[in-house]
Amino acid sequence: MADTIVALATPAGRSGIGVVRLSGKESLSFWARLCGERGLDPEPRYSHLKSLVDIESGDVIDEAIVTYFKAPHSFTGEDVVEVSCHGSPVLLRQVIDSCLKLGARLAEPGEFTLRALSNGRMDLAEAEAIRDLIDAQTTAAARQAVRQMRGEFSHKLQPIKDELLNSIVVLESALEFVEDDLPEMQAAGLRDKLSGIAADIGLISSTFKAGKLIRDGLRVTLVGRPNVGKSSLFNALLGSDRAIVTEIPGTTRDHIHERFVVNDIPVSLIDTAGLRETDDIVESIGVERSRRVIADADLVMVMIDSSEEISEDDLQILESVREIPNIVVINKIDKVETEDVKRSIQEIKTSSPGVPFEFATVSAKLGMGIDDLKRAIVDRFAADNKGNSGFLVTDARHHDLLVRSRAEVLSSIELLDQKASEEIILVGLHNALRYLGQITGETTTEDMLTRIFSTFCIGK
Ligand SMILES: Nc1nc2c(ncn2[C@@H]2O[C@H](COP(=O)(O)OP(=O)(O)OP(=O)(O)O)[C@@H](O)[C@H]2O)c(=O)[nH]1
Ligand SMILES: [Mg+2]
Repeated sequence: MADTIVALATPAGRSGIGVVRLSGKESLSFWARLCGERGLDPEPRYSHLKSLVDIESGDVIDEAIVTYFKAPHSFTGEDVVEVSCHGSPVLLRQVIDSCLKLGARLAEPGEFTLRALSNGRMDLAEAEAIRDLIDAQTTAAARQAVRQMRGEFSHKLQPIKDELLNSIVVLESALEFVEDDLPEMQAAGLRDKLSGIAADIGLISSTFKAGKLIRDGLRVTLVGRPNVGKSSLFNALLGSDRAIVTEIPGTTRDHIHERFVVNDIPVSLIDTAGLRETDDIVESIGVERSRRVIADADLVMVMIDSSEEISEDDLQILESVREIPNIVVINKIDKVETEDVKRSIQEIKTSSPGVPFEFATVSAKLGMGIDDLKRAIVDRFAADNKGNSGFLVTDARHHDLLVRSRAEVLSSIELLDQKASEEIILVGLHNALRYLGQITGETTTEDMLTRIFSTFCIGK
């Protein structure tokens, strides 16, 4: 068993209870010391009410519920002790410090889960799902993470890996026992099998578009001339007075960023500095930043003030987003007649012929048209999201490996058709199998693991 690690498993800050978790061979003896006892032989997986003491003075510092999980029947597969103290930051700090003094080491991010992985308690895809569950922004994302955590992804991959391995065996034995090429019959059978494998991988990886949407959501950026009402809309969409709104053009300087959820899709919304040529240094930095966040957006909302004439600035902004998915939001409709709104829309259409702009009309100030706009934001993306009661690939790493694996299988099929030698065909199939193995962790290198686990939180 490795050295003993300790971490706060609950968030830092005041709370009803706070859980300190220990894993490693000294967990039990550290617990005994924390309770001021010489030795302990607690019933595993039962809650024990214990007094915790200051390890130096012996003063009682809290009453806590302590649970012992004996190796290998624990989350990490090692001896684990979980101490549920009262959630006082000062107290929790003291308990952790005591563990450190006794010889424990502070856990690295994800180290408990990494140990669970090393001890065969779960595979890599399942471990990553725990991180995704903790990080989930919506119930839909949480549900997908739980499915993956319970092994659904790994189970889906297993028959594909078995089939790949079978194909490899066929080719390897042809290599060993036969002088000539693969017999026609056998080659045709192998080809069918490989096509089936490529199709199966393709089917799983095609769920990523929807999976990414559910997990990462959309980045939406609000742009427009100064004073058109961007910050007002930002606040209306969030349902809170987050951004400063004034009648002075150039109010927003630095962009601000908040999240909301529409139809289970997390939307990350950015309000930007109004775009215009300016001599003000602070404002011009803001304008420069706005241009940069436009480039990163999945969707840009260009805001137009219907109570003013469409200006050269408006047209320039519209021009700059024509290649990016966008919605043109016509604002301040409370101030004008319906005819004026129509005229603004017509003018934009005429000035940018052939550009399929989508329009929304709102009054950010009065909250008119906000729900329709929310729907419009997610609708075009949600089209990819229909019928997703099934399992979805949500992680870019997994998707990338699936795509690579499929490409290897396809190139092996091509080589088979060209009657290439078995050795050459085999290279692609071995690669394909290795990529799939990197999803579940059998063939993942130490570097990759370090990188993956650095995205976990401490105490997990
Ligand atoms: N009548 C009316 N006024 C609005 C509407 N939306 C915004 N305004 C007003 O327009 C002014 C500018 O609003 P902001 O939301 O600060 O505009 P902005 O685009 O963020 O401006 P900058 O940050 O300077 O680029 C404020 O006085 C708002 O109250 C609307 O729908 N109707
Ligand atoms: Mg603003």
